[in-house]
Amino acid sequence: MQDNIEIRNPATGAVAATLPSSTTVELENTLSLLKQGQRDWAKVPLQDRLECIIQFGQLILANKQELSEILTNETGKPITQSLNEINGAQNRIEHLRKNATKWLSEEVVVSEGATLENIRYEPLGVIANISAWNFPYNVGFNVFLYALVAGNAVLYKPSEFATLTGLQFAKYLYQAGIPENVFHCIVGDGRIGEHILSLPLDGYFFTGSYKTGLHIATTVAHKLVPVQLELGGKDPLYVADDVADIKQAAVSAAEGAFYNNGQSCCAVERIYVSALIYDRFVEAFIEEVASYRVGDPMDVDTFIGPLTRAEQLVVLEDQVKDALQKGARLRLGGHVLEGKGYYYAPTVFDHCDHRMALMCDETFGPLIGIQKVSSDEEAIGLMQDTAYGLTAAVFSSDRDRAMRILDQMDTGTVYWNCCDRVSPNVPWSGRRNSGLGSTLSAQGIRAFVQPKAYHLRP
Ligand code: TXE
Repeated sequence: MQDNIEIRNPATGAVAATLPSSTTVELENTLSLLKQGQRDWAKVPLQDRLECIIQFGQLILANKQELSEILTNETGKPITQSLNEINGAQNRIEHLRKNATKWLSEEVVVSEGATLENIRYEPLGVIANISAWNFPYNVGFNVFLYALVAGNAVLYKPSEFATLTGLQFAKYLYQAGIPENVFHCIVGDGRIGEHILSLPLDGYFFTGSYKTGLHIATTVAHKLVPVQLELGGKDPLYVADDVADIKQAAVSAAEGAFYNNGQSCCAVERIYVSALIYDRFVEAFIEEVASYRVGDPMDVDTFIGPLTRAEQLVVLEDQVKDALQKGARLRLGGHVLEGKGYYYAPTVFDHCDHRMALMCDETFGPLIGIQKVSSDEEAIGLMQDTAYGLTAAVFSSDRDRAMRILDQMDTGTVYWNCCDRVSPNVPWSGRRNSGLGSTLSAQGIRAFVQPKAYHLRP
């Protein structure tokens, strides 16, 4: 029996497409094709594999208008942000173009004496990429493009909330010269995802929730193959009293919290502000958020569209209710918006503290809590009071002061006077409940290969 998956437009709730879900039999047949395809793909010279990826990038750019509309229709991401994502994800391709040869080529470590010693970097084989909907270009490219360049085949399962975009990736990869038995896009939800876990793959690369990530890591642990998890966070931002421009700090913090409706793994999820500038910061922050245009995601001026998943509205309602009960002050929003679609009003609370769920549990929506602090030490303690470890940010005009705080953060990324930012030049990694392993940078290139040591006596 074959299930269908329904793709809904979050702006209206209407069904935009119905697709047959992949079956377990198809999945098993696909895997044997990928196993064969991978062996040939690994023999293709690195430069030729890279050329395919560069060509893919050009095809994506040439079709970005249509692709951005597909993304907006299935995720509700405002069209300007869909275009930004498509343009921005090209930097992964540029990073590979400049660095793949350096990090994937054979290394001659000892070239003199009786025994020569070299390292070759071999692909892992056929890897699974189980992916997310919030930034399908960014988080997808971080895995499947890097895996393909390194000579792997990829079984790609986009989120059921970004299926149409995932199918477009397959179409343009094939057009760019990637063989059909080297990349395959699976259609379906967590049930087909679960079946992927039972198959003999050579690595599992996941982006999504902590709960599913933990389930995947424990289920496949016995295979002893590489597992990487890119999970969520509860990322703090601290605004120190010496910040150079309070208004500018408020504008940047608000963008970090509300871009893509707060549905970013590294969105600012809680804000701590020095008591000395608290009132001025909060006023500027509210003024900025109140100016956001909420509406039809197809409108180029919209900054806040609908949430991608209707279920998340309940999470937001619960966090709002809890914050109100525990004494937080509602300054903006705080309710579902009337009418069609999964809209939630941009919401700001101040006078928050860590008894409240909105300061401790992942929100993943247009809702933020602000808490007053009286010292750097208090801020440090609160910032570290979390099981997550993705990013942490400090806004201050004093670099030494900011670095002293950032050095104490147990997170994969730290920001000084910026936030909610990813660059292919540096590793993207989460600690503890935020994940395992790194993508991007040299580490992210090497994540898709295994070293083989050669001891050679001529
Ligand atoms: O995630 P899931 P969802 C967080 C965020 C969000 C929540 C839920 O808090 O509200 O996760 O989002 C597949 N075996 N993030 O439901 O369930 C699933 O089909 C194998 C943070 O999208 O983790 C999809 O392809 N696969 C995050 C993928 O896992 C399974 C980005 C992610 O789904 C599976 C997105 C199973 N048993 C959400 N169950 C970030 N890091 O930014 C589901 N899947």
